[in-house]
Amino acid sequence: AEMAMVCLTDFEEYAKEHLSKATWDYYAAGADECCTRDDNLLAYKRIRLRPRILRDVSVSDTRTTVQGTEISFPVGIAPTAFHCLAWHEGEVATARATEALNTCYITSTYSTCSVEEIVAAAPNGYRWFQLYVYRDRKLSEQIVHRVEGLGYKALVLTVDVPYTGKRRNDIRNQFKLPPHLKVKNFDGVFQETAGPEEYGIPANTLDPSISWKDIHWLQSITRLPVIIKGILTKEDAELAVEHGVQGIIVSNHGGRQLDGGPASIDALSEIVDTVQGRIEVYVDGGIRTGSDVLKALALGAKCVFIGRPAVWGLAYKGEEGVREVLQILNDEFRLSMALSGCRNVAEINRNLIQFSKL
Ligand code: HOC
Repeated sequence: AEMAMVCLTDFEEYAKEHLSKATWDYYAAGADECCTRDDNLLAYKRIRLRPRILRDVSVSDTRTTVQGTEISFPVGIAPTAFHCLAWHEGEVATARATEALNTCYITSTYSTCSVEEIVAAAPNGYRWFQLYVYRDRKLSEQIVHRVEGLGYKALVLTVDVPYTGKRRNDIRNQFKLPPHLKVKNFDGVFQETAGPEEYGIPANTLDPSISWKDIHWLQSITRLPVIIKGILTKEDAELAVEHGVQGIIVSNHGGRQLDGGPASIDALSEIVDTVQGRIEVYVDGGIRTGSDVLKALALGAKCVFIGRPAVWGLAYKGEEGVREVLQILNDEFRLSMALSGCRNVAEINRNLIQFSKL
């Protein structure tokens, strides 16, 4: 009999059983001892809520906006690489699922479908593009112009990968993208580059010398809003605002980069306090239930993003699996809202958090 999927960890179990060991290890990876990866989840479990009662929750509305665009609920898909490893249609399936659920899909630079294929598969989807800065700025510039032309609505600059974190199992497995899959957005560019590789793509292509001045460079070549992903401190949040970015994703890259950094939900408050509503703040890492979403919003996130759970959904049933993951989170979030006395996302605020227990 088919397994009934009740919660996100059911998809995790399925993915672990059905993906190849190397693929599973790649997605599951954290850096070094995986302290930060694991704390991303544990930190949510430490937070306690202060539910309000008798507030007529017979009708509830989970809609919100990000960068001025309405989405059906405050959960989007974080960028993760190589979706064709999890499901043969790859990012095309992810794009269709997010279009169907009317939420935001941040497409990874390291997609195994091209941005053109993704847009063609889900022409009405709301999408942002995750970007790296390459030593060869022309590479970054070309992809920026491409995604702008395709109707992507924001650029999400990932700033926490001057070098790739040390993920032990990937080293042991000598993990690399299998030859039948390609980083399609750089077809004909990367493939022709000889030299050392990392994950089957040319190594040393990302520029470890990037600094705040590159934010201005990026703004000078695009009309799209720039969102910085990978901020964990109030100091950097202030610099981000000063540099005129339109959003911050509080993120530790799923614990795959610096091990020992804070859980992203633990870093959120100081950033929200610093930003004081000047730009939108989002968070990713460790969201597994609807009450996690509620907690993140109560602490000031405008929206959350899920990475690994979307990949597990893909591994389960492609588009349908990602839809199920999103639908379960939507249902759980709606229920948690109602059980805490919130009828819409505007009613979710810090009073919901029991700070004495933190
Ligand atoms: C060649 C560099 O986001 C991950 C990716 C990191 C990509 C860096 C690849 O696996 O976390």
